[in-house]
Amino acid sequence: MNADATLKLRLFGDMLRIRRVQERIESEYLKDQMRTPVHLCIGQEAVAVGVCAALGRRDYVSSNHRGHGHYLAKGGDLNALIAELHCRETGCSKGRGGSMHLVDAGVGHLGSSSIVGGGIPIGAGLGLAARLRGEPLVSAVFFGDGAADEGVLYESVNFSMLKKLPVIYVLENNGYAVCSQVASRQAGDNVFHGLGPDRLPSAIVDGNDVLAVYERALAAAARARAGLGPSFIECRTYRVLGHAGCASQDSKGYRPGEEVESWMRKCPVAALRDRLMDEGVLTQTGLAALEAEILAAIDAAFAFAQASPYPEASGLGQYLFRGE
Ligand SMILES: Cc1ncc(C[n+]2csc(CCOP(=O)(O)OP(=O)(O)O)c2C)c(N)n1
Ligand SMILES: [Mg+2]
Repeated sequence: MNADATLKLRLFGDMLRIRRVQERIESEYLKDQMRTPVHLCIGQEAVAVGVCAALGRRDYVSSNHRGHGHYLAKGGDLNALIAELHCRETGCSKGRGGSMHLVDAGVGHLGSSSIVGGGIPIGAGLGLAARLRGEPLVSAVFFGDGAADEGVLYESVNFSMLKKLPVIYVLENNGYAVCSQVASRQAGDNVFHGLGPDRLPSAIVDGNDVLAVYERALAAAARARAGLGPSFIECRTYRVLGHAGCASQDSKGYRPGEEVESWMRKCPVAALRDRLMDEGVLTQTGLAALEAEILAAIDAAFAFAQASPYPEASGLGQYLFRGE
């Protein structure tokens, strides 16, 4: 198999795994074993996977509340994710963080934040840290259109441009912040698209096309590593489920049903699956094997989580400060 086919299969496998993990979380959510709010990223898998595929293992990621896909795409441990959702000691944040506070420092995932916009300056700071240490690392920051309403984005991008920091700003524009449509909050396209390629390369890409996202992220990472500074990538996508929780908990009436259906037809996972089938890269047997492998890993992760201990009550104050 050539390199191109291998890459596409890997991107597909990563997206499919994120999709199946989300679906399982969604279907188990009402059992109330996972005592955490969850913000699922079904429909948005191509953004996480396309960007992370352009990064190396040690490159950094800073993420947000809708962060399961970012965490898994960056190589975060699945067992530790599911254990974290079950608030267990074996979770990636030792059961203290829940769904919105994921971290796997071993693969450069330096955390997600429940504070909208909170991960943006952290991502800029990671770029600054790489620069000060002389490490050839890149920092990718994922944030939503709601976070792009906030001043901290403008401060962080400005600082990154000024210092030519190796940061990739990834705006995941899914059209909504909770129930509020982006057009009701922002006056046209984001102002960072107007600065020009020398000051801040920027692009609006189809966020449901993983290859388009990957190509852009690759160019942004190369520019960052060359010391030329940050880039801005807006990925237009859609969250197919509600803002938080499982499907039955979605509030109704803030978006038309036809809108949801039309985006479901643009499913990033199905699009790449069909393309790979047409190209003969993926067969029905290959797909079935991949599905079985993913299912087994998810089953194992839930079993691992549910067999894991809760943190001791006496440990409630642990890990609040560095060095503990
Ligand atoms: C500073 C802050 N304000 C408000 C909230 C409540 N809140 C949680 S998610 C969210 C919407 C975020 O929208 P967006 O950034 O577009 O991300 P999406 O949920 O669409 O992925 C809001 C307002 C919060 N967590 N933090
Ligand atoms: Mg949004």
